[in-house]
Amino acid sequence: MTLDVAIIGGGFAGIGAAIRLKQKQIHDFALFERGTEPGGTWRDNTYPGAACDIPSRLYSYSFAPNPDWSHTYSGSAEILRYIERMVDDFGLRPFFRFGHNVDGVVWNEQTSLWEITFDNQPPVHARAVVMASGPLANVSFPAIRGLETYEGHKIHSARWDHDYDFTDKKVAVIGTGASGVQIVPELVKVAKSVKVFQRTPGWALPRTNFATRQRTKDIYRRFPQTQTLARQAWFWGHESVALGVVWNSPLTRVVEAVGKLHLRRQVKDPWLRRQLTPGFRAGCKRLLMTSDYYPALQKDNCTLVTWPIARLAPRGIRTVEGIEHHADVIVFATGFDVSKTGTPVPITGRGGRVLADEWSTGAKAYKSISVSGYPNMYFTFGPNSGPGHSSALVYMEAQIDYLVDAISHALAHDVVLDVRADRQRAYNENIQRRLQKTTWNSGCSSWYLTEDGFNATMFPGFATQYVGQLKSVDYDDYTTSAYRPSDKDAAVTATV
Ligand code: N01
Repeated sequence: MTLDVAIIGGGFAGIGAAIRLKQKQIHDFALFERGTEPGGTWRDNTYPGAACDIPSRLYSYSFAPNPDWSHTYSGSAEILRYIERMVDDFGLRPFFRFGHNVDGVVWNEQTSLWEITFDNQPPVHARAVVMASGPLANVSFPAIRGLETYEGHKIHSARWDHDYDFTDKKVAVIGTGASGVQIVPELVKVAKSVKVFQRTPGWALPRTNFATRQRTKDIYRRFPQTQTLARQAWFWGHESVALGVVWNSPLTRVVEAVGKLHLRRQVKDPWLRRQLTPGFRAGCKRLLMTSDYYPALQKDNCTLVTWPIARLAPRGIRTVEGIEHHADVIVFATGFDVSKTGTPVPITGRGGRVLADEWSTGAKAYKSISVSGYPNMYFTFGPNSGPGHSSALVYMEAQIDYLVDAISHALAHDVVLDVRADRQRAYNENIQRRLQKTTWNSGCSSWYLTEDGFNATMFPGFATQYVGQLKSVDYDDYTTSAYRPSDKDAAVTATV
């Protein structure tokens, strides 16, 4: 099979790209998804309490507004319903190829086509590829000694076992990041006991979640401009927060003051407060937006354990001071295996170059989207595209519009676009220079950084700047060569 466009990944980014391609009258594409349903991270993250900490009106596509969001911040089930509705409303089901697990993507210079191979399906060829597999697709179990010796039940936050009944169980939770602080308040409601194993306390800010009244939904539906205005208001509110969250600036102290006040108001016990006080600049790790985590920790059946974990034992978790904490189940809220230097799947570009090798000292791309030597390939959530203060979907929408423009140009003019190495280099030198002044590079460890401290994850600026740089494709930044075969199928036959 030869396609105009192969989209790899059927989550938010892949679906957004598919919608925009269809709207540009490009219909010869397919979405390759290893799962059996669309939804990506929101299909996978169904743990109790799973929700988005960005307001829904901003955490949605502007081209698919939803007047019916039930709350300011939506839960994962509602977000998944929104995604599924987009799939149906925009007629995307026929474009999905489920159960396709990509194991390689290789450029063929003779045919000017990408060959996509799967571990379980025949290969596919495509003129353009959209890598939309997402950075948080693979779960990470920590490298703790004795992991395999534990005889109780193990559950990862991103692969929740809904058949397991937590009622009256002794539960241990490892990890206190964005997932952990959402799970703990739910578990304390049902479990006999919950022990929360914290390695590093994070900065938490209050989050107030209001139900949206039916009248407001009706107004949004009847007057869509009001919804656009509400989105704009959230957008600019978040932009103003960037001054303290993205840059390590005097305003970062203001964010920290809000965090300390939140802690002081919710935690009266000075020792517990001390245990929960972060030792790094706010924003360096992802901010935790929660108003129910600290109260949950103080429930009678909950204990915070701050002694480092020494190892897992058959019946529980042993901490370094020698205590063994028995647990019927361990919840691993320990995050994801993020390919900070590698690529989501092996990718081979022009002249046999291997992207994983080129990225071994840190992933780099041009405007996070294109990589020199990998023509007609576009990344969503590529290197240095992460927002620290705003909605990932605002960034994603800008990426999608850019790559759809570039792809439709390449298809219409029968060309192959490859970003120029010098433009990519200059772009990255600038990004890395600007990152030095950000909170993420201010001296904590996080999934944003490689072990060497290289930041290939975050964009050092306002969302306005990120979106602005993707407003239009500057074709001077790309080399253009002819797409040789006029008949795609003939091209493939010629290489067989
Ligand atoms: O994972 P994390 P997450 N021993 O990597 C701890 C998105 N998200 O799933 O900080 C003990 O942030 C680790 O400790 P430390 C969002 O982008 C979004 O919570 O490394 N502890 C940390 O506490 C987020 O950034 C939403 O010292 C160990 C935790 O595990 C991303 O997902 C909601 C350990 C991992 O935290 C990941 O969040 C949820 C060990 N060996 C998630 N290894 C929204 O609302 C790790 N830890 C949009």
